[in-house]
Amino acid sequence: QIPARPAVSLIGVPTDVGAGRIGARMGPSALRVAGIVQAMADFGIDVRDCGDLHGPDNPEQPAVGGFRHLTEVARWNQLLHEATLAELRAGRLPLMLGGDHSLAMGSISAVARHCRDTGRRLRVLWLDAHADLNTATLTPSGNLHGMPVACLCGHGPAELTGIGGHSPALSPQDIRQIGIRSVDPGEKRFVHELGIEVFDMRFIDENGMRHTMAQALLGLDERTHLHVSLDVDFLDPDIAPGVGTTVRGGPTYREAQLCMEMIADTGRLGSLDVVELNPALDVRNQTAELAVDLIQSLFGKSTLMRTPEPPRREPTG
Ligand code: B3U
Ligand code: MN
Ligand code: MN
Repeated sequence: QIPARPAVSLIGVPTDVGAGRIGARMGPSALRVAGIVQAMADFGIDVRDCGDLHGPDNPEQPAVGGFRHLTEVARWNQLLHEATLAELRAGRLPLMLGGDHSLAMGSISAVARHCRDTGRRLRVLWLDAHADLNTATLTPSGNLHGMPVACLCGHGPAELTGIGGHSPALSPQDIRQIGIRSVDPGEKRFVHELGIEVFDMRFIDENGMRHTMAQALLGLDERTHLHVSLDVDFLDPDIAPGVGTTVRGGPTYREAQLCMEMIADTGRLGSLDVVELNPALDVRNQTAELAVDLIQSLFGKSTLMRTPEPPRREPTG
């Protein structure tokens, strides 16, 4: 059975104020150049490009009190929260074109708010090499793209935890982290303390992507809104070099495709972040093209190509 395809709204979030190096601000352009609009329209998705949000420039300043660019990150996220909420309320599926991963504070806080307003359950799949659970005291860098999960769970400055007026936006139980392979020492303790379910690369190596995704998707029902936060550094750097913080040993092309296909099969995808693409570090836009390829699978490309099962004949005699 082919799941219904929702109308999609692209929201460009050209910022790198939360990242350790500049360049992710060009992510939305690279994804458009890689043909994201046409790729979705090609198999019948109603897709609208809302253009880019306009937030503060990157001041490129050092950390203050454990955070770099706190004011700027908060501003971008207020803007994104409102934009995401507007698309959700219009019944559309918001697709965030990042931008660094700090933008998940704005997008996911809006998704969580919409779920509360409409009596839906939320499940967040966090596909990333990193746990992004740092706080001002745990962070080695002060970069806020390493802190969105902590802030969404209520651990962070009020400017960030209070976006959308409800803190915490998320419960650790709503989150499944997949592909994790680089966690700072203090962050590791905090992951265990909060009890977040983590399917790290060791788990994927031992159990395979199929079993991993089956576990991560357990318990979804027709009331579940599934949010996917795809940090492109989730992917192995051999296939995705265009990211700020590469970590070797990530999912292969086939593993990543299967991951997307299994999410598509649930028919519950309600919103998506595509973040941390840094075109300045890419090779001929290949990472952006790969991201577009994976997004097609996430929206059910392979499901469309699958032929319906022939009717079963009862054996006679
Ligand atoms: N955990 C490190 C590195 C990092 C997190 N997210 C990314 N890099 N992309 C930190 O700075 O918090
Ligand atoms: Mn990452
Ligand atoms: Mn991340």
